[in-house]
Amino acid sequence: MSKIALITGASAGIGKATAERFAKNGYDLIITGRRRVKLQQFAKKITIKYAVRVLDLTFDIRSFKEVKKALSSIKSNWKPIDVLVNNAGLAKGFHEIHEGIIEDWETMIDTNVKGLLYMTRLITPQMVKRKKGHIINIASIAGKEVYPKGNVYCASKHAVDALTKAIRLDLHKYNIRVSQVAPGHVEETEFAIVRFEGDEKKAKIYEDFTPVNAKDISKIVYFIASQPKHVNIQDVLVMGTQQASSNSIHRSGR
Ligand code: NDP
Ligand code: 8X3
Repeated sequence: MSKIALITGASAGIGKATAERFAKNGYDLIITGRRRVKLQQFAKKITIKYAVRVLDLTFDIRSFKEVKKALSSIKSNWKPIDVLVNNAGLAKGFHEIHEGIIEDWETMIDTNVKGLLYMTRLITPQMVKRKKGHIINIASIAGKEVYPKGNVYCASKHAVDALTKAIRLDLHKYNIRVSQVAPGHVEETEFAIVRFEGDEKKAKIYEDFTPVNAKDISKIVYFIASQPKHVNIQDVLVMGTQQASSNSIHRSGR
């Protein structure tokens, strides 16, 4: 029987590329996001292309009620879940703290921290029971260092970094692997356009250097998942060659 990976935020960017990578390697997939049509079209494409089963679940990860309802609807032939990729997340706004928008703060904390916790809380009991499973969190360089105007997004990703370590401490005795990938800037995603509320001019942050892209990250996520079962890659910090830290980017052209 094929292994099953559940990937949150698979309607775009890193989650979508990761879902495709797992499908290419024979995994059946449960993919989630809020945009039903995008998820359904993508599910159809990969089902045909890779001859794997794909279940798409539409819900807002910020609502525990919605997460619980969606996960409860998963039939027994879609269990157990071998790999959970906690990817759904976003940055909203880019303001100094005294001008921050409260609604944006709540969106980031509810999505990046509480959403990851809801998924983890609901999926891990079956992993603990089986003494098997792998959780891979998509963290960020913003969870390792802070940068001006990054305040709440950075705090939310520092929380992800802390949770990756804390969840591993709790679950390693049940033979569950807990890993994270912490990228710098990643293109082929909607990240910048979401952060800058659709302002395409402001979202042009990748034009004068070559960052890593969503496919690069998907390869790393799959590499982590495909190690022998006694190997757990705990943390991968990854950036484009021209990026050394959040704000040290050699913008000398692509
Ligand atoms: P995208 O905007 O391309 O993708 C984000 C995904 O998250 C979408 O599928 C979106 O689906 C989903 N999502 C967002 N909010 C919710 C919600 N409330 N409920 C359910 N799903 C949600 O961005 P990326 O691919 O770049 O982001 C993926 C992860 O990578 C995030 O955690 C981000 O913080 C992290 N990251 C990104 C970097 C970058 O530079 N791009 C760098 C480092 C980390 P939908 O809109 O359909 O709900
Ligand atoms: C996304 C990378 O540097 O924009 O997490 O915070 S950054």
